[in-house]
Amino acid sequence: MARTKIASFSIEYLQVMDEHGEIDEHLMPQISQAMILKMLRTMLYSRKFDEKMLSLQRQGRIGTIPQGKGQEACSVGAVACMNLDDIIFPSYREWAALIWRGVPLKYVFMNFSGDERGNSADFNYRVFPFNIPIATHMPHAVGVALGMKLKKKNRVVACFLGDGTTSEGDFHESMNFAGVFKVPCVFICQNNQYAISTPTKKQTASETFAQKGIAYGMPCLRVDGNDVFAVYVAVQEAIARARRGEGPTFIEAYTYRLCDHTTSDDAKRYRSDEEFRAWEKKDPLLRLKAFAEKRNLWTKSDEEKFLGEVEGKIDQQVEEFETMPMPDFEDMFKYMFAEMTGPQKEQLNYIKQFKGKYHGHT
Ligand SMILES: Cc1ncc(C[n+]2csc(CCOP(=O)(O)OP(=O)(O)O)c2C)c(N)n1
Repeated sequence: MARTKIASFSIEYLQVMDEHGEIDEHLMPQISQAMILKMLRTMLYSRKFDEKMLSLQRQGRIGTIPQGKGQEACSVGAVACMNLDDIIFPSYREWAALIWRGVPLKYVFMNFSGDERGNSADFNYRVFPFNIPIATHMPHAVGVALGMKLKKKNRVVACFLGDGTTSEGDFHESMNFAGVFKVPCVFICQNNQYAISTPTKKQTASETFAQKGIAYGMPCLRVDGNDVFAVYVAVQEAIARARRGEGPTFIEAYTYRLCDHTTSDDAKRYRSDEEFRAWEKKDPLLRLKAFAEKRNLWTKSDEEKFLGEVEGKIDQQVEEFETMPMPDFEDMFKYMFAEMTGPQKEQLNYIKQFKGKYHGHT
């Protein structure tokens, strides 16, 4: 008989760069200047794209949208250390990852206008479509990772999710499967401290989200999610482990959404001004910019020039989106089942009378 401790755990926290752009040289990963600039440009691009999305939504030119403002370092730090044939399962705020991979952003406009063709971007980008039902992408991510393992492809999957997503059944099933079958999947949980208006303390009784990885037998840690270098280090180590056949990793990136949940939300109703302002100072973009400016890698005029180019690119995507032909009415019914059911055929016949009467995406 015995009463002894049979297991004990601890959770590591990693920050490489503080909110003033100062780094710990010992923790700093080896990254080329070109890569650092690509990270900065992608974060700036993503922020600009966010502004454009909001403006289009306010003008009624696209539907309800989420924004990614404040969480860009989580995406960019992660995708920066992946190979281009590694696979991304984004969350619905992940423009920065899409921009990194070069996915045409008109697909995002389509997605948030109810046009299913938004999910049909060329798979050569290795980016799966957004999933609005939370956690539903996780079993797919784990399945794809298992496929990569079985086919000995040496490719890794990055699966992005939010803190609220950890309460879903799909989350637990996926984590369990990933742990048991040691699939090459890196889970990046962006803990932005709220699931719409639900704060983390009402989401979980765990001290950290990171420790959820322990229950499923995978390495896990918490990083400063507003520090692009910390995310990079953690994901790079996780990817290396996955490629060695050592299975998945769970990373909690501690961050903050510097915007409403979506354009249907008013975050002022559940977050104080004081809290918001404190997090504005920790903005991941300002932090990386401060780092780059101190090292003379980036100047204000570089930024003006870059943002001018980006605006042109985004406007072109808007133009392409707004001038493309509308999808066929039948598409709504065609892909549900191999053959349309009786009620579907009836609905299709009914809707045909409206064909040609509506134009544009809204
Ligand atoms: C299965 C499912 N249930 C409920 C919702 C409604 N919903 C939309 S976003 C959201 C909160 C998600 O929070 P989190 O995972 O932390 O991601 P965040 O939006 O903060 O990035 C909920 C509950 C949904 N989209 N899908």
